[in-house]
Amino acid sequence: MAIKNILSLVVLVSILGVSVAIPYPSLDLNYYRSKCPDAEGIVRNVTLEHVGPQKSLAAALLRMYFHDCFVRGCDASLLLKSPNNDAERDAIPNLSVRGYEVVDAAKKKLEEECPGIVSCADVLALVARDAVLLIGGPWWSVPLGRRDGRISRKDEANLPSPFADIATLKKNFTDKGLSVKDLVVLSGAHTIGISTCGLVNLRIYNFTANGGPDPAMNPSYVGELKQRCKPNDFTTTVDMDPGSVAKFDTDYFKAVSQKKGLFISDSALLNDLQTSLYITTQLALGGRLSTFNQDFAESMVRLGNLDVLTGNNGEIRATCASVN
Ligand code: HEM
Ligand SMILES: *[C@@H]1O[C@H](CO)[C@@H](O)[C@H](O)[C@H]1NC(C)=O
Ligand SMILES: *[C@@H]1O[C@H](CO)[C@@H](O)[C@H](O)[C@H]1NC(C)=O
Ligand SMILES: *[C@@H]1O[C@H](CO)[C@@H](O)[C@H](O)[C@H]1NC(C)=O
Ligand SMILES: CC(=O)N[C@H]1CO[C@H](CO)[C@@H](O)[C@@H]1O
Repeated sequence: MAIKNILSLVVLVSILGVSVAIPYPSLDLNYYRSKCPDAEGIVRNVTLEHVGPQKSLAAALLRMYFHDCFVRGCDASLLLKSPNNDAERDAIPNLSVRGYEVVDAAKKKLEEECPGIVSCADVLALVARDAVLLIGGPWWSVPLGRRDGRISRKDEANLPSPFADIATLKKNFTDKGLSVKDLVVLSGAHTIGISTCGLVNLRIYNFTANGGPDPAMNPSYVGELKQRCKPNDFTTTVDMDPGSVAKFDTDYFKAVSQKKGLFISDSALLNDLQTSLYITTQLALGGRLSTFNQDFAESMVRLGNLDVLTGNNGEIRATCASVN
């Protein structure tokens, strides 16, 4: 009787096991430990080689990870090149994405050491983590085991707009299963990097009916931006966190709280109780007590879980720019 019960339990569990099979088994911190033990070291060395002498690449690589994960999940679809220029990387928000060569170089080294094992999606997740550390940000353990997608479409590259208001931004993040806290924390990535004047000019020259700037902006900041961005200039770049553009810190939140957020989407973080409270809390806690580094690490891991391909889904690309 007892044995029969155990047997039926086993049968039941195996039936349930099949019927509730998780389509995407979760990622694993030690995924490459036996398959390619030097994988993380190789990526770290290559990232250092590139970002060490050119710190501005760190911002580019961090943004690349966001753009890849937010569109079709973290499947390296952003890295695919299309002969017809209709892949994700050809979409307007990607025109200013830089740093593809870092991921390609790391992947090349990995293929020499353990061919066919490490996905481009994982390389990108590791490169983004290592790049953040190199500019003074936190380090975190990256869950691994993503596989690479085979599809990349320009028309799917829908990313949150710099002109979006807070309700839209919140919806964009929660639609992906991310939280409002993830929104404010990950927006903190704008503590580093640059933008083009084209995305800013409307806000400083022609926002109100009579051609004034966005009243949500600090007038002296508008004045500084006008020095750099002339009315029909779309290509000159401006720092997103002036004065602290190369260092990963909480100065972006200080800028936002002083109405010096560069985009409407940055300033918008003041228009919601939860996001504005996060910002004032981090600033009140100050450098050493701030939880921003820890929060950022956690949100980056959550971003890295978006719609990942695992198991038999997708493939391990041989080169990141093309499907096998
Ligand atoms: C919340 C919604 C967001 C919006 C609307 C937004 C928008 C933008 C825009 C318009 C630019 C400038 C691009 C250009 O000049 O062409 C930019 C740059 C950047 N973004 Fe975001 N972003 C968002 C969230 C994020 C997130 C979540 C991350 C990373 C975790 C991120 C990281 C960056 C970085 C590092 C740069 C600088 C890139 C460089 O220097 O090359 N952004 N973002
Ligand atoms: C990374 O670089 C260091 C210093 O050059 C070297 O000692 C180490 O073996 C490298 N690690 C890997 C995994 O290639
Ligand atoms: C963000 O939300 C707006 C409003 O619902 C929508 O039009 C837009 O496509 C969304 N963008 C993303 C990246 O989800
Ligand atoms: C400002 O916007 C208005 C309405 O869109 C447009 O007619 C005008 O040409 C713009 N002015 C400048 C200086 O861009
Ligand atoms: C870095 C990169 O691949 N940029 C591409 C973005 O899309 C334009 C337009 O298709 C390409 O010309 C760029 O090479």
